[in-house]
Amino acid sequence: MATAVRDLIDASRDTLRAQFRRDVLTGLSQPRKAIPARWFYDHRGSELFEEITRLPEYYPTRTETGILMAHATRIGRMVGSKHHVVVEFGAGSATKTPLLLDAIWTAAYVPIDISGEFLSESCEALATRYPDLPIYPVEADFSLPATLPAEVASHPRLGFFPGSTIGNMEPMAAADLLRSMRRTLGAGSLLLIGFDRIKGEAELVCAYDDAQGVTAAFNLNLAARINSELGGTIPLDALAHRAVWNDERARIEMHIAAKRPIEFDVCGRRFAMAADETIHTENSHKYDPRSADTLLLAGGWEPVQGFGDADDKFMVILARA
Ligand code: AVI
Repeated sequence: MATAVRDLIDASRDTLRAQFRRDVLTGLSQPRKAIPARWFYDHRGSELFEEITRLPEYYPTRTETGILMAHATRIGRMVGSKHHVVVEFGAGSATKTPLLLDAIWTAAYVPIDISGEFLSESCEALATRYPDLPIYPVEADFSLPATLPAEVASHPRLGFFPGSTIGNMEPMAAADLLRSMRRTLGAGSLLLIGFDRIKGEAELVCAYDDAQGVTAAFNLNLAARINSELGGTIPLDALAHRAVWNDERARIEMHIAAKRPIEFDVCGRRFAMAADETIHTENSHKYDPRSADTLLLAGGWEPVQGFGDADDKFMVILARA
């Protein structure tokens, strides 16, 4: 690899490490400890998330996949016959991407993801499946406006944001993200986005606290990551996973709870947790069709068409900027 490219990659890794450090130290210093969910996704976290998507309790992935399969032809017809650049936000393993790439005329594929290592693995798989498709991976935080590669400048864009990741943001931040996507993609672009729907508490809690403990491992991996990357001394055996439904805010919350009083260091700073005190690590907001449309409009996107499943568990919405 050329030295200049390696320097660029090192610089972006350093920036990410500095942001992680800042978010953890700030989050642990608050009266109610909280760390943003984006930091779940190191290599191990991304692997665990992939495992979650295959769990019997975790219905969103298979339901959304079913919706995309059932409505692929209609989606293709609505996007039209122009070749679009597909820009996937937070591409991860990009498992649903072929469902879209097979349904529309695609000029190029631009996956944006914070985990560069995971990104290159998934790009390799897609390159094997689509040898003629130009792929331009971008290693970046997709919540910030990104500059798309110059090679794709002349084509219309279709943003793809599956998985209900929008639900991991507070509604205000979600609207900001949608506006940022609009800036990245440009006026007139399309967006295909997944929303998880509001449903019964028991089903929701099970989806985030599975019997095999994979979601627990995913949540607690954040503490392990703090220890390994920030010189932390958090006693991992003193922590427990917790998933609760917050009805007022229509969201599942994940927390890391201390089973006993603990003290630990991170980056040379001392922190303490009382027994039962928690670190709030994730929100997963659930929507109904009306609240999803309202959010899209607030973010600068006009809903065009919604697609759903027979049990009203999940919805995919096509919107235009
Ligand atoms: C990525 N995101 C949409 C997942 C969700 O359902 O909120 C993350 C997740 N957290 C625990 N399980 C899955």
